[in-house]
Amino acid sequence: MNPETSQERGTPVGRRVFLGTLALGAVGVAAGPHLQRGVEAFLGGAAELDPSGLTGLLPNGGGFRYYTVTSSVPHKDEHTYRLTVDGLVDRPGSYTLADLRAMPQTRLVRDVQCVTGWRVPGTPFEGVSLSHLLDAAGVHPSAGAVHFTCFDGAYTESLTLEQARRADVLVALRMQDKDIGHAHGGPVRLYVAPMYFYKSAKWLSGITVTEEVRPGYWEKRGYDVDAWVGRSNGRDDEPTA
Ligand SMILES: Nc1nc2c(c(=O)[nH]1)N[C@H]1C(S)=C(S)[C@@H](COP(=O)(O)O)O[C@H]1N2
Ligand SMILES: [Mo]
Repeated sequence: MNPETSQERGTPVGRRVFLGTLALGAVGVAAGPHLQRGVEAFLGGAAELDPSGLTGLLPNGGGFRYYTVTSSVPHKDEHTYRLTVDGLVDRPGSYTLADLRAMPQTRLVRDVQCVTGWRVPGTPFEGVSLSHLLDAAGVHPSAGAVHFTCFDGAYTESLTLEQARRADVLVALRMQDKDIGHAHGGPVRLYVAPMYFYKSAKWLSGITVTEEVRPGYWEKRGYDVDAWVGRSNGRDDEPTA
């Protein structure tokens, strides 16, 4: 059973979801980006009722679906965004967007694969490699894992330290060669290229180095903690990396 879609079981939401998608499309096209908060409020509620992401197919979303587990998410910008790094490290830190942009940037182009089945091929992501941030913080020898928190106040994720140090794991500032917008988890989201997209926590606000893996939001609800594309969650998708 796939927890992201489990609420569909026995719940006759199909027609409501369909009408909601139409309404959203109309609002999005007619009103443009200045009404985005209104669209988000609408979508946020709908996305909660429909964790499959069906309602979240954004107009011009390029195949991506909008996901959130909360009904609204605060907006963060140049002035208000901070990424904290703490836990089992010698040098805890708090980074602004400017700090992150001043670090070496890595660009990766891979397929995005959601565990519910949708895939977006050849998507560029760009940002600071997580291993660079971990090295800057000085990870203690007793550490074994990294835990991620989000400024939506609810979503969490984790990686083993070995996974976190891979070259294809980024603290991403850009997606599709644009700054990451709010709907896609901007200004900063995690990007774990070789794993199902639920590992790529949106609205990233905290990186805590821990002794052991703490299962994340969806993992407490049944998803595999080790989420390799094609080798987990009972799926056989073609690997993305
Ligand atoms: N904070 C947060 N991050 C999240 C999620 C979420 O609900 N909240 N959903 C995950 C899932 S299941 C997917 S498929 C992707 C969706 O990213 P997108 O909204 O940019 O398409 O974000 C992942 N990261
Ligand atoms: Mo997902």
